[in-house]
Amino acid sequence: TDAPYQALTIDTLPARLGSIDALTSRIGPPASWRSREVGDGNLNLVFIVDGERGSIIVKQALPYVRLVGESWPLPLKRSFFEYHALIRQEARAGKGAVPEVFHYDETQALIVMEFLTPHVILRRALIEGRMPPRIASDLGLFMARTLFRGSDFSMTARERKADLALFADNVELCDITENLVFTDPYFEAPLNRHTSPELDGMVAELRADRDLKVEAQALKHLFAARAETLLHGDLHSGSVMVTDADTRVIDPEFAFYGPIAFDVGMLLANYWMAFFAARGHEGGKPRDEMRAWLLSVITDTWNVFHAEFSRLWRTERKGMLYASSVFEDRGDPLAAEQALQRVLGDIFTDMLGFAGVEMHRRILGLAHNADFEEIAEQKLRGACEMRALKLGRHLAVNRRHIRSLSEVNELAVRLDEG
Ligand code: SR1
Ligand code: MG
Repeated sequence: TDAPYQALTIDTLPARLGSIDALTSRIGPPASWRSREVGDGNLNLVFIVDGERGSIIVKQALPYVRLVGESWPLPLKRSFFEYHALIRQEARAGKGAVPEVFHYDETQALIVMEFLTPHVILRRALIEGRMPPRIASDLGLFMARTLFRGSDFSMTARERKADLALFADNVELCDITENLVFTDPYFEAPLNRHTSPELDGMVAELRADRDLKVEAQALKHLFAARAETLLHGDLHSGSVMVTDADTRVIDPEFAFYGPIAFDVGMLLANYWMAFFAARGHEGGKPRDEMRAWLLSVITDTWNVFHAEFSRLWRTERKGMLYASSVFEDRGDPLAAEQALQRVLGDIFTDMLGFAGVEMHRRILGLAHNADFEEIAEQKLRGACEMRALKLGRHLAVNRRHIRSLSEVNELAVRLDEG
């Protein structure tokens, strides 16, 4: 319709969406619809709509940051970027990698999509001590396929430049990341908070740490300037839904062209945080197996990413970067392999840095993780957070000297036991 934007409510939803055939044919007539608002993220409205024949999800952007309120306006166009990212992710990672989209309305900034059941948010599963068996493989493949196929390694220069331009306007969401991830944690920014007073000393130390601040700014520089591929842009454990048999990536509203290493680093950071938070969720039952599993998920995710990225490099390198005409066609396949190792080496190094600052911002900045927040006992929470802050500092500052994830995981274990 041409009606101006209006935020939905559970009462207005059936009348507003009930004439859309793509929805009624799926879940039945609007008279049977029952809606609940279930959004618990930082930004949007999310409704589950149950009809007589099935259920759908309706996600609508609000003109402000939900977490903060109307004092922080945020453009509705983020829904446009989310829609276009979902379409591309499905094409690149395959059907079933993301929720299916049934309807998109640009003016109303809403996307109607598949209701995933019995899926739960991965972060919730990890807090509850569950170990969804497919995540390393599914997310390693998802990242390799979306990040490789959205880049100049794979796309034609014209297509890739058109997409670069399409997503270039996601300025406000990039601005959130630029400030909340790379800058605010490292000074007394007004929206910062940390919930464990035990951290006061460490926080002051980190904010006075010149090497760390230089690295955080260097990573911000990379994030802002290296328009390498279409990123998910917010790939943490709250942006993944799982069952034991299925993994779906949701919420790509932060999508834009940035460095490949950013998505990988953010995801692995959230696993390291789940690892350190596990001690706070033991409730009398030690989570030794879970902690070891989380560390294996980190190495397995990277290994799957590495293997699939390499496979795509060898079989789908059709873009203008490292062209076959320069390497294989001239009888020098080893040069292409050498270039691949260089590219993956750089991704590895930068990924560690992005992981480091992501761990910091979730403890020192505005947007925290339930993994730590839900540890009720303050001293224990502070101890878990402190270990994550230390690992984050090591990753950000020393990333160029780190050779393997086992090296990082060994340090994580030492910190966790210390
Ligand atoms: C103001 S938005 C805070 C955070 O929520 C989103 O999920 C992103 O991670 C963002 O940084
Ligand atoms: Mg989100």
